[in-house]
Amino acid sequence: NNASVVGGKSFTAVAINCASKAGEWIKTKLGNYASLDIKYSSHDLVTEVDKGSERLIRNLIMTHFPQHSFLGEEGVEPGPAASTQALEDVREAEYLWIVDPIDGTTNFVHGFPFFCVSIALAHNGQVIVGVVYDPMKDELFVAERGKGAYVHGKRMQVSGEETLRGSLVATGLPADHQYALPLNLKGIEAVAPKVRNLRIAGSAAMHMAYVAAGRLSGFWEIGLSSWDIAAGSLLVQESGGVVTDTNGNPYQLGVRNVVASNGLIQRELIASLAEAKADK
Ligand code: 2AM
Ligand code: CA
Ligand code: CA
Ligand code: CA
Repeated sequence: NNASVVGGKSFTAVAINCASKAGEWIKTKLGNYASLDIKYSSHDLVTEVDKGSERLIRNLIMTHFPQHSFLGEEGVEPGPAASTQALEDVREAEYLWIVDPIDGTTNFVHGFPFFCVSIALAHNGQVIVGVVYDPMKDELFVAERGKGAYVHGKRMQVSGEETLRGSLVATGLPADHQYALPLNLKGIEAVAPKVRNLRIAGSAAMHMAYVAAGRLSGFWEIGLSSWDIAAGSLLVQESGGVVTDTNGNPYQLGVRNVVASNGLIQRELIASLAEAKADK
């Protein structure tokens, strides 16, 4: 595909290069960084490492593709209104890179080894490349639209589990304690008794990569931003899974309340959230 290659560098190759360079650098900073800022509350953290990772990725992307648009978490004011507006401002772009320089910052800060770099490229609003890199396990998840998704070069396939009863499912505890947290606590109350077990590991992008890899059968979370989900959505879709919002509408860049699964448990998961009125 000619459109995906500029100056001999494919979009995917640049995304992989960015994610692994940033990831390796982040790893050297674990337990070894200077400043920690509180963004909104003690539940919402940012470090110099988040900012440095985003700068590194942005510079590399802009060197290769100066005409492309860029949306990164650390370039946007905190809060849901600002992240919605930031996406609105660029979503008409032909090529848009959507970057979370560290997904799972709280884990990074505490030395809990479950965080990643998440990089997506959207073409006219549709994600065409998704890369998630976990530097701690050196796991690289890569998806290209229409070409499948891979971890360590091995094709991924979602789980074949057909019931919630037999499913390992993940969710998140939102930092927004006003609106999203109470809503998702209702969801957890509804879903937890129905599944084999629930995981809340603190990185939406990693949870989605794990759905793609068949390690989780499903994942949902309330109140996310485009950079949390964009790369993971393509990983899941290209592994045979399904990504929607909590009402069952197909994934698009603006989705904040996301449900991703192997497809087989999607309806049951959405219905459980709706029953608990944890879907909007
Ligand atoms: P982050 O680490 O990049 O901030 C965990 O439940 C998920 O929620 C992570 O993907 C995390 O991304 C995201 N998250 C953390 N703080 C958030 C906030 N204040 N608003 C929205 N999402 C947040
Ligand atoms: Ca953050
Ligand atoms: Ca994030
Ligand atoms: Ca982040």
